[in-house]
Amino acid sequence: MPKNSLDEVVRIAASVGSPAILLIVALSIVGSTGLAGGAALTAALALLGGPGGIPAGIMVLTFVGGVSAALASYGLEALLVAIYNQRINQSDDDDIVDTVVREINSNKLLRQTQKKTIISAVTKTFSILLVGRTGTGKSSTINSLLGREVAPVGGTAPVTSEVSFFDCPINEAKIRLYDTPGLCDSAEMSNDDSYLEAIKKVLPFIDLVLFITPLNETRVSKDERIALRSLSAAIGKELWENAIVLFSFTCSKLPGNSLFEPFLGLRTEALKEFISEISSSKIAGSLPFLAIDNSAKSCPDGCEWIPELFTLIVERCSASGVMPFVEALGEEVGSADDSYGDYSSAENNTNEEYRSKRINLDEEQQQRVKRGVKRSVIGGALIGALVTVAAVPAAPAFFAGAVAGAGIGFWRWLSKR
Ligand SMILES: Nc1nc2c(ncn2[C@@H]2O[C@H](COP(=O)(O)OP(=O)(O)OP(=O)(O)O)[C@@H](O)[C@H]2O)c(=O)[nH]1
Ligand SMILES: [Mg+2]
Repeated sequence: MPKNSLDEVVRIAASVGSPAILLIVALSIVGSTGLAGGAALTAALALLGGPGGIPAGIMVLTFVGGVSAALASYGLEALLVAIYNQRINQSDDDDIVDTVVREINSNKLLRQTQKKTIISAVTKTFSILLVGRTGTGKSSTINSLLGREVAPVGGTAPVTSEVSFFDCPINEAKIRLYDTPGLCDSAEMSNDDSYLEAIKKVLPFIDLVLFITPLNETRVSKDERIALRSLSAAIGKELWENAIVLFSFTCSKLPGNSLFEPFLGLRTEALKEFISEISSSKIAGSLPFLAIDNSAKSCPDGCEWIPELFTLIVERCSASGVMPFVEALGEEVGSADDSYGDYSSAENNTNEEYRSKRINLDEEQQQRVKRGVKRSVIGGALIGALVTVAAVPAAPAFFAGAVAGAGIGFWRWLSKR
């Protein structure tokens, strides 16, 4: 649809506020249930206070036309995200984000999954649940992934029945880390119903679960077994769908001087077998296992692990988490081919263009990331919007600074590949 009419829909809806949003949701429901124009107009007029005169009628008609086209091009979630973002951007109220989140939550016409998608995109929050024994490298892994010292390393976490979290603002987005102190360190905590209840409560907000266990051990420890079993029972398969298993300390000496690759194979098989026992063989079979080491860029087999972890996260995290994650780290992602950049033609190598990025993806990882981004509802719309971005140098107000921010740059970079 033409960019101007889309901007117009977003502008009007953002200034009218909740009645216009209700109207859009109603129109989307009417559209998806196959009831055409007449019903849509009735709904529109009813929601806007009835047919109050010809000018109002014409305005509503124009608006409804714009909304229908926008819904067809971008989908309901992306359209609402753009409208809410516009409202947040033009408001001086410090609590505007909370107000908007409350409004989204109280919208009875939206499904729970739609609410989650819209809220993560509007608050730009990506939530990670960290699971693993103390000292296995949970904090260090987050710091390595984010390229910043955000999580305190080496501190022993207190054993409490709270599921604590802390926020790390990165670029325009926010990474929220939920730690589960004590879960894998004490059978008492893993079997404590109130503790599991507390974890269950935060689960709807979790975009990614990282289970971290050191490679340099011979077996799945008893504490880990108890913790994983209770977590799986309490939370069910959702836990695993967005999960990644990480083996840390892979550059450390392995038991019995074992070689890295065969030992990794054995540990992976053992853990997979246990996970299939407590969940299902299908879940265990599709679960990714990755070798990492927070003291090194590469594992003993020479594989750089941060680009692979970035790619796996885009593939495995919840669909609503993709954009906030890409928005947080997108600017730091480059391609492995750019690593050597064209220094000869640069005046000096302070020019960002000629620098290798912190996370360099190879060809295959780029393709996987592309597919992962498309999987998100907002990502689908983003691809549509970026076709326009490529043709018009000034980015449309719809997405610039709205859904994507840094993500747009990232996506443009990816699309060139
Ligand atoms: N060699 C090596 N050291 C690591 C690795 N990961 C973490 N460490 C070190 O292990 C210690 C513990 O790491 P943390 O990241 O604090 O572990 P944690 O799991 O967050 O620990 P708690 O917060 O106490 O539960 C620190 O001294 C880290 O530097 C790794 O992969 N390899
Ligand atoms: Mg820690």
